[in-house]
Amino acid sequence: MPIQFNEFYNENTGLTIGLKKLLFSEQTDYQLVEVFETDTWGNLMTIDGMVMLSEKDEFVYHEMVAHPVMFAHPNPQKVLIIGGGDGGAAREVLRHPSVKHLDMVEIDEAVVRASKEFFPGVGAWEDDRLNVLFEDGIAFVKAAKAEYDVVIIDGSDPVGPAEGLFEKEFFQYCFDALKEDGVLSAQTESPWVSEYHKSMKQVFDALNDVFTESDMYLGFIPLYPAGMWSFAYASKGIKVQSDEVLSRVEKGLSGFGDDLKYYNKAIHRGSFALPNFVKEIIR
Ligand code: SPD
Repeated sequence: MPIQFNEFYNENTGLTIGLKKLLFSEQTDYQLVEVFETDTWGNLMTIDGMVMLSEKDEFVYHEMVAHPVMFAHPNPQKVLIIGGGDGGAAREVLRHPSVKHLDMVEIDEAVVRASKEFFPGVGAWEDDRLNVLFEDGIAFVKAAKAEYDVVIIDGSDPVGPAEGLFEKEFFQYCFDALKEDGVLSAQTESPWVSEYHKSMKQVFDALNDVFTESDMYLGFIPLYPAGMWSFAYASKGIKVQSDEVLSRVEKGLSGFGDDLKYYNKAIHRGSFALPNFVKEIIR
């Protein structure tokens, strides 16, 4: 009998991954963090039984949570990541040469420890622009005032410690933490999981109320529910699809575009095109 990991997201419908062995398992004060060696996806990290990343497909999520928003800002120097303990989003942010300082605020140090040991290619831990803090991200962002050019929310699903990352109050704190030309991105779940539609709508309603611009965009991540994943973009005025941003994408990618495996200028443009059933969720 093969050993398998199963994540069910609709009654008995879900994802099955063949496993070789369990590498790490720790019930922390916040959640159950586990790492498995799989048959085809490299190492896999789960939190409370939900897939966070695999070595094989993590590039999609991390490139997409970082680059659209990083290129939207004309000169991102100071960046904040809430969550992101595996280090993948930080790695992508740090590809941008304008970045001078990146605060990554992860509530659970076990996620960073597990990532450093079992996902050695994911985090850019040696980059001295990176400052890792083990704190509650909501309290941290609440205390920050007009400090950051970019805020990225790379939390887990809206159950347990990440629930507050889907609430309006939190997005108001993010708005206040951003400088006047600040931009934000956030992960906002799979449009195919109806249990999360309420949280998705809540996020986009909040962004509409709090920010000047807000948009949803999509990426395709095989090990996340149904393979389709949504993200939010928000800003105090910068339109993510403007000619100015697109020409920044082109210029920036001439520097490090060959190192990316998913994001490019056409993806930047196309990922903001939404199917009707997805628009309906946040209407
Ligand atoms: N159900 C998957 C939710 C994943 C959101 N964050 C993933 C962390 C990767 N840095």
